[in-house]
Amino acid sequence: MNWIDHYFKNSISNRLPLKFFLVTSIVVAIICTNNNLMPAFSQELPVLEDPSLKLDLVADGLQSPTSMAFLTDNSILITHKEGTISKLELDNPTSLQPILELNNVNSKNERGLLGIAIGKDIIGDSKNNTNQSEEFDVFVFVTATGTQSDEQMQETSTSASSSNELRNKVYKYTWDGESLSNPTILLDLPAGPGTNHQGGKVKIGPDNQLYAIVGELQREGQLQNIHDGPTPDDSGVIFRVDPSDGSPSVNNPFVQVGENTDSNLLSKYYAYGIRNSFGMDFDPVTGKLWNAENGQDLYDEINLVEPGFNSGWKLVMGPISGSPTVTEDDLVTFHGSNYADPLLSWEQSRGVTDLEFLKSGNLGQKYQNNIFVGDITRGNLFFFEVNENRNGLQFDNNPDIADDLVVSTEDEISSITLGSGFKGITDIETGPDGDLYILTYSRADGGQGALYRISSSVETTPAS
Ligand SMILES: [Ca+2]
Ligand SMILES: [Ca+2]
Ligand SMILES: [Ca+2]
Repeated sequence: MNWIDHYFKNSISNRLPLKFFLVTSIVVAIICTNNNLMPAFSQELPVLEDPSLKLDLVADGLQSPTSMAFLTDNSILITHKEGTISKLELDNPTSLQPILELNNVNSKNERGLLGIAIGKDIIGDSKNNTNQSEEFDVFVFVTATGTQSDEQMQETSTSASSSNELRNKVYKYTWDGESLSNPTILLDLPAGPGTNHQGGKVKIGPDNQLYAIVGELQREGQLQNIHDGPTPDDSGVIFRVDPSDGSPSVNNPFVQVGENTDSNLLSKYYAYGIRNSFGMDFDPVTGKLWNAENGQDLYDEINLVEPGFNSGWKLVMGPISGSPTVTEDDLVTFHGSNYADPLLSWEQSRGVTDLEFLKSGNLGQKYQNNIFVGDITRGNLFFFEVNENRNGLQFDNNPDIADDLVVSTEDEISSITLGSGFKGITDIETGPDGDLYILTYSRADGGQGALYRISSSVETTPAS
């Protein structure tokens, strides 16, 4: 029993309307006294450690947002895990509207509508002020049965069972300024047996090729460095394919010069041995691919993904020196493959998600072309400076991390933490305006999500 019930139990006028009035009055009084008439249920904003940066809420009430892609200077497409793609105007937090509902989506555990990328350089376009209403391609990654258009299903399906199989699929759609149409399957990939480790990010590289990540799906094949396991089966892989039709890109690392790619099971791969990844991006200076990977209990990773990269799963996670019974000779190799240790590991796995290079000077020189990484379990935002050769991270003033490139202690973790209180981060993107955008998702809160913008808090005088 609480004090209000206790009071009314001993009162002669224990009638509901009066009780309701009294309780409401007390609540209103407390809110007005404490918050100067602030909205009663305003969320607490995440906190940034650097006073030269400020954070704004762009929109909240987003259901299970997994990825985002900017359409124009003022609009963004957002994927929702259960299968909806919606559009949001950045200057209007209530403008969220569904653009497309995908069919037959399976969002169990880590499955679902997971990734989105657009086939043009929105940041470059914004700088050049070109026409933003032309048609372009939009790529999505989704776990689903069947296909996304009935006509196509009739054309391509040879039996009911094949179209009902649960698969991870990368589709290409056409954006015509208002809607998404004309779905074409570019990649048709396994989605099990594991319901976790589906990967799901897609990205267009500076080479105009399509990159997509699928996790290990709890398989134990040669792609997981198990010598006597099944041959390559599209698990634990970063794909690199032609965005027009999903065929192998020219010069893929596991294809020899002049080889017929039809008989090469690895012809569409750029990297393998990946346990799971929720994030990749290209260094805007070198054009090289970096990714973030999740360990089981130990070792999340940041990697520089050279062509032919083998990340080591499932014999190695984190630096290979941390697995005393394993040497590089134990790993499965293919023509063109190479193992490399991560450039940084978190010793205790925390579910790192997206990795983003800030492709602007908006937040000051310190942040330009450097790396932001999010996590899903604690909602922290990490920041790293890339070294001068752009082949590693800079820890000059941080000997405990520089020593072993492993973050272990609370002190080490706080030294790389820029922001906290995001609940769970699913995507990070540089906006066309040059600011940094953070998409969040709270698993504890029924999938409630929000979009934040990080910009400079320093007043600048316009150049004359
Ligand atoms: Ca690795
Ligand atoms: Ca250390
Ligand atoms: Ca991103």
